[in-house]
Amino acid sequence: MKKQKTALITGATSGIGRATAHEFAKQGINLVLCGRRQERLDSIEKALSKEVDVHTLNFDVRDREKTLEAIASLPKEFKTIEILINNAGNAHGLDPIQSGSLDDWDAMMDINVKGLLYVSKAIIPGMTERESGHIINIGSSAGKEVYPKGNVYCASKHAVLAITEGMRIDLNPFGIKVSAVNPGLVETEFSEVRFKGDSTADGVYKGYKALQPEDVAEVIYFAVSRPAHVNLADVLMFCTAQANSTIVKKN
Ligand code: NDP
Ligand code: 8X3
Repeated sequence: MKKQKTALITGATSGIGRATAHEFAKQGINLVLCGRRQERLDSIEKALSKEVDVHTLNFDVRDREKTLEAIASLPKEFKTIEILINNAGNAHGLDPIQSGSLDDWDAMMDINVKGLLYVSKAIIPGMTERESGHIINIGSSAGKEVYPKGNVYCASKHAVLAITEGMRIDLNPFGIKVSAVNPGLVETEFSEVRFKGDSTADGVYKGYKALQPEDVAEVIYFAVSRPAHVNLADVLMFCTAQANSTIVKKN
């Protein structure tokens, strides 16, 4: 029987990460699911462990020591991570640069950029040693195009793309695939977090059909299921109603 691979997914408690966990379980990929909300990790583990082996890790990607410790603590059966989905992240606020909040800026740079680096730092040595693996970084259309008031979130996602390209170059001698999947508007808890739960979030996905997290999860699975010689280096995906970061056809 073909050996099942193991994937580690950050931000698996919600949205794109959770949908990817479900898609991977359907496809027989064992899972290490990461996030901070333990009750959600527990319920996803309960649902998916009927299909595949599941282990959960609770840590905040901003905490360098905890991130490295959590990944080092993986039991033997889950230690060989063949697929890393660097997905944890959010926008915090939508403000012009002159009135943006320092706390929001710290959160975005610390989570979306430094957190992704900490997790990668813990996983890459195993991949280089085995000379195989696939890292998929979840960027954004915001990593390709800056939009009004998007300033620091866009910067964090431009950084994710630069890191992706850097990883692809440096890990090339080891045969490791590195990809970026960059969605436009996806209907998740993203806007609730961005607007700190206020009612502005309610309107973001109204009047058109945004991408659903499952749409993105299918593309992520498509990327990881290509033959060994094929790497989807960079995917930009929008819902049909979205033309770019600022043009969305609404009813
Ligand atoms: P959600 O808010 O639904 O999910 C975000 C996930 O990230 C949660 O599982 C959350 O888990 C985790 N997370 C957030 N902060 C931390 C932290 N400090 N430490 C550990 N985990 C954290 O949003 P999405 O699913 O939409 O977002 C996932 C990724 O997709 C992000 O990188 C986002 O930038 C990107 N993206 C989203 C788009 C959209 O329109 N929705 C479009 C393009 C890209 P927990 O709170 O349990 O820790
Ligand atoms: C999320 C998409 O347009 O809100 O990365 O920045 S957008």
